[in-house]
Order: sequence, then structure tokens, then C-alpha cells
Amino acid sequence: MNTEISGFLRSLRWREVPHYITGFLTLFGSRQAVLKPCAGLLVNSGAWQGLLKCVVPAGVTLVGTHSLSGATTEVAPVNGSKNPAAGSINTSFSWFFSTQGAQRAKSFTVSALPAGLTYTYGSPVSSITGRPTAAGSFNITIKGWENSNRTGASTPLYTLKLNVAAPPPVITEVSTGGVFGAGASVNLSVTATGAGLTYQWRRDGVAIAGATSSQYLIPAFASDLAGTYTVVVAGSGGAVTSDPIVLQFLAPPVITSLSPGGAFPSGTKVDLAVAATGTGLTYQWKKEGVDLPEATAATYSIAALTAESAGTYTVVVSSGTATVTSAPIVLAVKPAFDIWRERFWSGSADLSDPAISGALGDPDRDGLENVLEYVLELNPSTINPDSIGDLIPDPADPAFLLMSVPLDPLATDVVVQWQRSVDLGGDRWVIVPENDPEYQVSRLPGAMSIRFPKALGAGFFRLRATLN
Ligand SMILES: [Ca+2]
Ligand SMILES: [Ca+2]
Repeated sequence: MNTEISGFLRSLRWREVPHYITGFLTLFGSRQAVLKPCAGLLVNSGAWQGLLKCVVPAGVTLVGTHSLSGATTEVAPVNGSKNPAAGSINTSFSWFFSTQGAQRAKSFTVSALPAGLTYTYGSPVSSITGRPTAAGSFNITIKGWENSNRTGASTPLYTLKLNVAAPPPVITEVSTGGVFGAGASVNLSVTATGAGLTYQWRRDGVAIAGATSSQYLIPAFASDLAGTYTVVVAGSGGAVTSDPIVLQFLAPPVITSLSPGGAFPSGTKVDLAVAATGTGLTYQWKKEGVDLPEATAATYSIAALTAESAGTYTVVVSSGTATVTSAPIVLAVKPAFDIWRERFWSGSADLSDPAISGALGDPDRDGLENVLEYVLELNPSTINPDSIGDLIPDPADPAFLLMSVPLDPLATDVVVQWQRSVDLGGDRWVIVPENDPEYQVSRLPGAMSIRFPKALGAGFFRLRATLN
């Protein structure tokens, strides 16, 4: 009797029974192979069934005896494949195996394959290939069969342990830093690839509570939020930290002067102006909070104030993203005569007494109604002379007489007319129309004049003023 180690560990070739047994016998648990022929006990002449039913003498521990190709055929990795095997998510994986022994398996049962892997039968080498889609540790079981349709004798169950590692996350994009002013909205974001990703944003190395998504929004930037930000992206394959994102604080401009608001007669030209300190200043004027088109200078002019253009104005002064909004400037339209009245009677009950402060009032009893005091720029509380001027020869042409009376240029809400009389008779005052062919009447913004040929003879003239 003679034994020898052959093929692979635990396989023994038994040459002593040449006329019956030509296969291998696997002996598990016994280093010292002690085999005795089963000759005569074989039930069947076929090699497959023969050894299966061989009776092993006492004293020999025979474990895992199976029926495929005698007792020596089992599944084993080949072509450099190892067990346990290592793979990575979404990465090409190949593992080759075969049966070892005198007879090849003609089919396999491969169970518990991780997603992404497939089994392919081949002769002599079969394979498990693909790209695993999930990380983890997997136990794949393989069993070889005598027949191609997974019938007949089979090998023992072989277990391939496959460890699929997830790759560490890869940050593909992360926000850059910048300089931001108070109140600026800053949105930090990171894009990364990897499985099971979690995020933690940090400021100056300290985790920010609740900042655990791929985006971190700072709704209103402030000086104490300046610093170096990073985000740690962790996944099943590890964790990576982003490049630093430096956020700097930019102090806002300081407004040093601003036009006051006020009430102005309709048609008044109003210039609004702001002055501020800061670098690279830009401006945006707004009315009722809405940007005014092309109102982006330090001054903004309203050519003629109207009820429509009256309202509340502000100006936003910016230095980069640092901005400051001015106090409101309220502009109102008010009749010029009312503004004039308030100049004399503001804060007094007289302001609401028409007999005193109304257009026809004459509180100083100088014979000039308030509307005349107004248009002539006189004081309604002090007595003025009843003469408003003299007729003089026109310096440009002495053949003409001329009288010019200064008027308040803002008193555009008053109709002023010349009247003339030959003898001061109470009911003989005649209005001089503006297009009178003989008496030339002109009203300029600041004066009212009348001019006529000396030959017409002098007379008396007076002004009549009527509030519009
Ligand atoms: Ca008066
Ligand atoms: Ca007066």
C-alpha cells in the first residue's frame, strides 16, 4: 500500500486498487492518511457513485466526502483569484474558479451574489464578474454539479467571502470664499461623489450646529461670521475635508449727509443728494423701496415735483456687498400759498382762521390782502405802503412809460393782472389784457411789468391777484 500527496492539500491518490478506483479521496481532519481499500464494498461499478458509497473503516475521519468525481473534486479559486476577495463599489471585479479533481463540474449553483455581479460558466474556468453596486461583506456560495443542468452529484458548498469597499468621497466642487458686507446672503455648497454621504460644515475648525447638508446658507452675513470655513464629507469609504473657504467681512459705508425732505410747491425742482465714506461706493436711489432706473449717482434730481413724484425716497450706498440704506426722505407737494402762510402763522390758531391767514385776509390792515402780500413778497403782519411803484420813462425808449413790480417767482399759483384807472374812481378800474395793443403787459418769473407810449397819458395802475 502506497499513498502520496497529490494535486492539492488533503488530496491523496490511492494506487492500490487499480482495477476499481481511479479517483481521489479527500481526507479532512487527518494529516496521516490511512486509507484502506473499499474494494468489494462498492455497490456500483460507476466511478461517481462508487466512492460515495464506499464504507470507510473506523479510525479514519472522512469529512466532506462528496459524490462529484469521486471524493476529491471541490471548488477552488484559480487564475490568481483569492478568497477572501476584495472589491470596490462600481469598480470592475473578476474572480475565477474551477473544480479541482479528476472530473470537472458541468454546472454551478452560485448563490448570494451581490448586486452588480454575475456568474458565467466556463470550462475549464468559470467566473464571477461585474461591478458591485453596494459596499459590504458578502458570502457567496458555490456548488459544482455533475451535470450541466445542476443535477447529479455535487461538490460541497464553497463559500467565497467578498469584501466590497466603498471609495472615499471625492469633492468635485466647493464654494470659493469672498468678501461680504453685513446682511449679505452667503450660500456655501459642496458637491461630492461617494456612497452614504454626510456633511458637516465648520467655521475655524469648529463644527457648526445644524450645518449638516451639502449646502450651508448664511442668510445675513456679519463680522462675527467671518472666518475659514470647511466641510467634512463622510461616506462609507471614509471622510474628506474640503479646501478652506475664507469669508471676509467688509465694513459698510457710512452716510455722512443726506438731503432733508420737505413740502414743496408743485413743479419745484428737487435735488436729492447723499454723501458717504467708504471705498468703491455705488448708489441706488429708490422710491417707496423700488429701484429708480438710472438713479445710480450720489445725487438724484426731480425736475418738477408732482403729486406722482412726491413720496418717500431712500438711497442704498454700497461698497462691494456691504451696503447701507439711508434714512427716508419724504417729499410732499403743497400749494405755494400754503407754504407761505405757514411761514407766518405756523403753530398758531390763526393758521386755520381764513379771516387772518386766508387769501383775502388783511390782518395788518394795510389794505393789501394776503394774496397780494404773498405775490409781492411783503410781510402780511406789518403795514406796507399802499404804493407799489412809480411810472418811469423806459430807459430803452423814453417815448414809453414803464412800471415793473417784483413778484415772488414761486407764487405760480396766483393769477396777477394789471388794472388801470384814469381817475381812481372806484368802479372805473379796467383790466389790462395781456394782449392789449397799447398797454404791453408781461409777467416774468420774478416780475410783472406794464409799458405804454407816453402819448397815451399817465393814469393809475394797480395789481389784482387771485389765487388759483
Ligand atoms: Ca395786509
Ligand atoms: Ca403788510
